[in-house]
Amino acid sequence: MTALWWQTCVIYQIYPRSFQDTNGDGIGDLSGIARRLDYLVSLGVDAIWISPIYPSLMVDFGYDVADYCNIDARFGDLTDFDDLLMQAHRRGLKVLLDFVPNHSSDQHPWFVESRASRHNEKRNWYIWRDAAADGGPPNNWISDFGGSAWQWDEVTGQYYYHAFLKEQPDLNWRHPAVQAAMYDVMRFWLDRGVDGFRIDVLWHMVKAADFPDNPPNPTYRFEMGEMHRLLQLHSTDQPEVHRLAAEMREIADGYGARGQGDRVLIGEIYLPVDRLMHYYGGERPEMHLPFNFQLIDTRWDARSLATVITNYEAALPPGGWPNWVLGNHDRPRVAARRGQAQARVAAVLLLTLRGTPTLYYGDELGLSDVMIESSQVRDPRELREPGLALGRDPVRTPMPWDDSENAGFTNAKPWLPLHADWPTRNVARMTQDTQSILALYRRLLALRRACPTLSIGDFVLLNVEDDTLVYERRHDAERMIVALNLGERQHRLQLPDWARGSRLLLSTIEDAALVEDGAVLLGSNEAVVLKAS
Ligand code: ISL
Ligand code: CA
Repeated sequence: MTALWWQTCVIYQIYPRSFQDTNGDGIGDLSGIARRLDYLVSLGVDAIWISPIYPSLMVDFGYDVADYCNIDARFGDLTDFDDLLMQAHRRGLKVLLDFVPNHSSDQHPWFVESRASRHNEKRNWYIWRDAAADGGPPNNWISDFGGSAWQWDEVTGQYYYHAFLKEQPDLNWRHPAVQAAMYDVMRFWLDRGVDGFRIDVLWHMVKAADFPDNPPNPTYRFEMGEMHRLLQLHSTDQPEVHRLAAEMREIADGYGARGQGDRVLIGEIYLPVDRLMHYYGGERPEMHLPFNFQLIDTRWDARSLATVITNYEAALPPGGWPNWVLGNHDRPRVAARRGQAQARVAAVLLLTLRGTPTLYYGDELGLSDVMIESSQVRDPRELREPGLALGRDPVRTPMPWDDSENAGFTNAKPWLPLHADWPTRNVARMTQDTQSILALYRRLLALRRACPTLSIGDFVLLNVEDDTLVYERRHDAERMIVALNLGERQHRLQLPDWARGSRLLLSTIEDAALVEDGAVLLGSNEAVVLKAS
């Protein structure tokens, strides 16, 4: 096979508010990202995905878009964007934007018009319904951020639907004019040269036409958050979404001198694997990469991981390319979930599985979640259902660059506090330390770049025993072995005959494993990569 760039690349997610501030307002900006491009090159990633940078009221920190074709002044302007894109491309880095098609801001001119009167030309661009007989909302649907998903509008006497905040009304994607307008938005950025999009909540875009009540979720517990009281059977994952996804793909495929394969679409989809697979497309292709979030949610033991990996590999449709994610701006960080020692093992796993990995900024430093005092909470998710640990501020804190004031992130007060460990856990310091997790990430990324086997080779599960998981990656004549120790105890692992005489290429710990007599002595919390032939 001839691998395409989005199949062999490693994607790095940037949360722009927290990467690098350059104008002293405590908020990261586009010039800040440009200033740090050399860091990303030296780290060894190939593409960046930047969370939303469009004009926004920032009620949901950019996921409430007030203008799809511009840049929020807090981040810069279109000239800064073009400059960033040029500088990234000059360094061989691809740039992906976050496309937020499901909903706009309630301050978007389209919604301002839509809510002005029942007869407005844009009325049907959003989802308006009459009240139920008792005057209450049209059905029982719950917002992902808690509370009814319907907001009463006094002026026109109807409810509108919002899957997230009331400041984020859902667009009506059944309306052809909405489709056309949003496809133009994609073209606007593709024409500017962006290399693709991560598409926000793709599976939410179409709702059942007759808006039936959602059924109760039998496994709901209060701590899960109110949205989980119901199963989102009718409000998400409707069959009609697939035509839209295919049309988006057709637009992306129409770009680039190299034609098909030049621009990439990644769908944000939280669904069980069997449902997720539909988003690769059927007759017509859809997403290049429907995000696979299973490493975030799975139990962290050898057997669960092996099951997740083999079931996912087996479920892929013909030609469907795998991908793996360890963390993002919505979910607890891997270091917080698994601890520092296993964060290193997780790094090896992420970067030695078949398919495209996405790395969340700061995870390469082992950055952990930051406790946010209640007076400093910014995330509406936390403010609406406080105390359930659903808030996302803890995982969106500033990138620690060095041990100067405010970790080199800003010369003002950062919009969210830094993690207390920033004086030592920062890029400058960890670059000097060959045993740091940052150094490990650099070695892993370099190894992956040097050995296509690690990105595109076949995956073969070799052994699952106690706390250890061993697999092979194979491409042409090259065979590599990855062995992970998910626990504290040492293990002696017998290698298969063909792997006798394997060489150790990389280990997560200082006293690296011994390979002798056809066996590996795997230390506590150690992961290794071996080359057999
Ligand atoms: O809200 C959730 C659970 O708390 C998720 O099920 C949610 O659907 C998912 O996190 C969607 O996230 C995306 O869309 C949101 C935005 O706030 C997130 O930051 C974004 O990643 C609305 O645009
Ligand atoms: Ca700034």
